[in-house]
Amino acid sequence: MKGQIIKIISDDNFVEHENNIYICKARGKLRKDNITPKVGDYVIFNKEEKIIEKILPRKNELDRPFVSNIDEAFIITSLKNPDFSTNLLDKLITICEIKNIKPVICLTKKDLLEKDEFKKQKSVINYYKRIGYSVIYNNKIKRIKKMIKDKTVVFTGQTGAGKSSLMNKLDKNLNFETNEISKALGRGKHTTRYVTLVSIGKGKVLDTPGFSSVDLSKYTDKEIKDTFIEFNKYNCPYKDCTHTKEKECNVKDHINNGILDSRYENYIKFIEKR
Ligand SMILES: Nc1nc2c(ncn2[C@@H]2O[C@H](COP(=O)(O)OP(=O)(O)OP(=O)(O)O)[C@@H](O)[C@H]2O)c(=O)[nH]1
Ligand SMILES: [Mg+2]
Ligand SMILES: [Zn+2]
Repeated sequence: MKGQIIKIISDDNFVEHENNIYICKARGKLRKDNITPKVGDYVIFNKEEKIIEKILPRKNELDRPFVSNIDEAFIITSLKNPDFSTNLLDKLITICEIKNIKPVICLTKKDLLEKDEFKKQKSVINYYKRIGYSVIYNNKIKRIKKMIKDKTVVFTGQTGAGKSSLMNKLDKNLNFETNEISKALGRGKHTTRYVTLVSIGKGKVLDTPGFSSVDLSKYTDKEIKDTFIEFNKYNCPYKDCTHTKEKECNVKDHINNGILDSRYENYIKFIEKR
């Protein structure tokens, strides 16, 4: 029978088939072949033996969060508490671009900002819109529901940013655990422990455990460079310009004048693996 993994707790795979859930182990062969099931996987399973026989080819996958078959990634980004971080946002955009998953920037906690504070952030946010990314605020529930219709969307981002809270708002029947972020540390407590896939209306959404840092060390400089999509507009004299030490570089010439300075700074940090 064909089903989809909607949750994994250690080696228990929760496989959904026609609204029923079967808790299955993975066939030994899968483990031997080093294939680890991910939430989002479509599988062939034996309902009597509660065994996953086969994992069907994945359309795409991420390692953190550990999910597969995603149409879009909502990068849940808080504007305050935890503080807005272009570094984390750019890292997550970079990973989405490398993995070929459309990123959507979903901003939370605008209500915690004073007008002046928001003004500053607004110009940064507008930059992301200008270069082509979708931006949505977490209070636009109707619009978000429309955006997830007929899609599988993963919520990813910093711990405490408000992923589970947004799940609960999208479907009043859900009751995912949420937690106030620690006042002392200014960050969340890693409330969500497991990836969970749920259907919301005609879409599917995956809530995932948040993180406090993201590691890009496994990606090459070239891979990282190509994810800064707006740099490609500037034709540098050197075809393989790295936009670093080259004497003539149109990207460097446009920092603060077309290119947001934090985007360039983050690019340099990412390739220097800082
Ligand atoms: N003021 C305000 N608080 C919010 C908003 N969204 C979420 N919160 C609060 O932020 C805290 C953290 O929210 P969670 O939903 O638990 O965060 P999370 O991203 O799921 O965190 P992890 O599961 O650890 O990754 C909770 O106290 C929420 O009530 C918002 O838009 N405004
Ligand atoms: Mg959570
Ligand atoms: Zn250049």
